[in-house]
Amino acid sequence: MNYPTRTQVAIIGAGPSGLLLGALLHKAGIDAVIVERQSGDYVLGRIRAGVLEQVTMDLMDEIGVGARMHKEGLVHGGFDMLFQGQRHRIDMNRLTGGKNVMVYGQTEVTRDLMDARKQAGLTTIYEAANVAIHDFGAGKPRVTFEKDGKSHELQCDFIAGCDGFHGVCRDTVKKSAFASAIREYEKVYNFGWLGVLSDTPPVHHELIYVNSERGFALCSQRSNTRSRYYLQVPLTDKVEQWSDQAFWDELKLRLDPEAREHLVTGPSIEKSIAPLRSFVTEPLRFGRLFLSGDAGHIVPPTGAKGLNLAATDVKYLSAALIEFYQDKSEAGIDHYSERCLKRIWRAERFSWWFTTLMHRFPENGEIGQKLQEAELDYIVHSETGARSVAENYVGLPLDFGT
Ligand code: FAS
Ligand code: PHB
Repeated sequence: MNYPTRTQVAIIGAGPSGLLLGALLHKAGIDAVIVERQSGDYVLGRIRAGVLEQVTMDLMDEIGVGARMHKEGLVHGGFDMLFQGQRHRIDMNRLTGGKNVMVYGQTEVTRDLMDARKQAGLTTIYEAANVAIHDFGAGKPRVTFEKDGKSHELQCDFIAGCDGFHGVCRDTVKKSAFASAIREYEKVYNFGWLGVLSDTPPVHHELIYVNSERGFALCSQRSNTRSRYYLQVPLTDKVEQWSDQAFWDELKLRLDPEAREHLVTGPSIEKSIAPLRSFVTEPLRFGRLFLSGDAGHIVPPTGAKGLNLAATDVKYLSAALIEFYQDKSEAGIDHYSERCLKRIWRAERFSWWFTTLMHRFPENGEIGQKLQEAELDYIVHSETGARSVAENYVGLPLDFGT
């Protein structure tokens, strides 16, 4: 099989960032090749995010892949916060003047983007081994990789690092002439999220965020017949330790009587433990290399921001690259990092704050617990407090920070 040796933008990674960027560039007539180390099925098999902000929904529509999302996605105008045995609904729609979120799994977003890319006859090189990036500081960046037992080179004008937290791009920057320019900010939480996906009807028509004395839990969903649940577990836990029955028993202990009564349990079709961290790289541009999505930042999933931040990163990057090619201006690419980071830090703050509010931190002692209870009480009994949660959860407008 012959692979392209030249393109305008080489995209590393075929997750939501890479696929969305590829679609936005294609719409503007800019050639981009995606190089992905896993198979397409492997990428689809990763169970990740579940909630889309309006900005992400709009981007799906902009590139013409929103039909199934609107048909199968679930529009949510609020969610419940459960603590001390009481449920309190955050009415996002009322508190934000009509904004909602869409419950539509990342797997489905990725599938829609993959199908559209294939239909357009665009090149995605899956199962590429030993992907490496070179000469991105000067004007002749290139990507090398191995495929079908041969070495390949892809010359390009720009490289988009959409290769996630464990990717090669940020790591290469740290070993390059840019090593002194890159800063990393990180906070690691001392617990993880044990997640279960099951073909069972959701326990409630909206999400329930739980802060119980046994720990955090989240009742989410993918459709009216498929549910997604999470439990806060110690980082030392291994998923093999958790039988399905043990998971359901623990979840019930963290729920209120009504939810316990309505919970339908069943076999897990996916079960995994994800670590939680807050992480930001500054800057996000190194010569002709740009970092987008998880390659540049990670949020604890409590605020449902990860996928949505990736979407706005690549919207900003695509606009900058379009400006470069169409207007011969470098203003957009010069401003890319600053524009993304304003939004990223806002999402990092909310995701960190909501994580500290909804999880148990025994190390904070009794007063830590009392202070958390006081903050929860304030949030659900103050219009201002509840609006603060609602406006952050539905997300910032696309033109934020311009
Ligand atoms: P991704 O990690 O999705 O994609 C990066 C792609 O690059 C992958 O396909 C990878 O195979 C590829 N790649 C890596 N190294 C490469 C190399 N050297 N060469 C070529 N390709 C390479 N967000 C939420 O909002 N809610 C959640 O509940 C949630 N849960 C999550 C659970 C887990 C375990 C993880 C890891 C993340 C979770 N996230 C969640 C965040 C997640 O949804 C990300 O924000 C989203 O996947 C970001 O998309 P990308 O930036 O495309 O990164
Ligand atoms: C999910 O459905 O996977 C999900 C929803 C909301 C979150 C995190 C994950 O905050």
